[in-house]
Amino acid sequence: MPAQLITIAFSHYCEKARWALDRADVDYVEDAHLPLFSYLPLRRAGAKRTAPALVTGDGDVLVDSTDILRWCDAHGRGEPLFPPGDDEVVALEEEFDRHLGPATRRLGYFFLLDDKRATLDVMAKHGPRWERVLGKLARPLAAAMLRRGLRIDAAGAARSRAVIDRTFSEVGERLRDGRKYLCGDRLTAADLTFASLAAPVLLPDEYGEYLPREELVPPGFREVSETYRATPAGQYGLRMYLER
Ligand SMILES: N[C@@H](CCC(=O)N[C@@H](CS)C(=O)NCC(=O)O)C(=O)O
Repeated sequence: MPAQLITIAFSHYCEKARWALDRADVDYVEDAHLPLFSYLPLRRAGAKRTAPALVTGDGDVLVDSTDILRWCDAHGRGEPLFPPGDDEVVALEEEFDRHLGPATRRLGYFFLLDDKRATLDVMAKHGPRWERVLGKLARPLAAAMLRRGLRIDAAGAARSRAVIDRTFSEVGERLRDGRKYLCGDRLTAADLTFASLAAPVLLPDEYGEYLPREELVPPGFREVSETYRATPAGQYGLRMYLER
């Protein structure tokens, strides 16, 4: 039985899990949903409120993207994402998960939710048809719930930008000696996590399927993204995507 990955299709934490599963050559099917609509399938599977969750072929339920990466190391192919004994990888992965991920999500939603066409374009692409139809009708309510739940407002966006700026500058500093990856000479969980959780602001072409179409990306958002793309950390994140 293939594993089942329950996702909010465009979520960057789900992208992180997809990337690890693809890289480990795991046989899995994705069960994609819209935000909020994901609660029911997650609950049915015995997971928590958040996506992604992985139901393995053996029936185990993993409820966090980091656990999914570790499971890929144990059950998939290729070099481990968490090299044994490498505490630096563990610390960086956790740091990106806790701070960068929520910050890029808030900034992305801040620009997206004000723009009806861009929001609908993201919501219209993945998930069961009934969710997409209902999601369109309930867009103002869903947007209000997301704004409230994730504290998406100008002050929150400014705080998130500060977190992203700080993380990008720390990553840039680390890369100053010319290294290609954050820890050692090959891709680890630290690189994969940085690139996928930075994707909402880097807008890599390879993530394009989950973003609003090029012409619908709100201009303010495009401008912010260009600024991040031009930094050393941004260039490195985009390179990770080219190697994905
Ligand atoms: N620590 C979790 C975070 C995942 C997460 O925040 N997922 C969001 C989507 S980006 C979610 O499902 N949010 C729904 C909610 O919090 O109610 C992980 O790494 O899997």
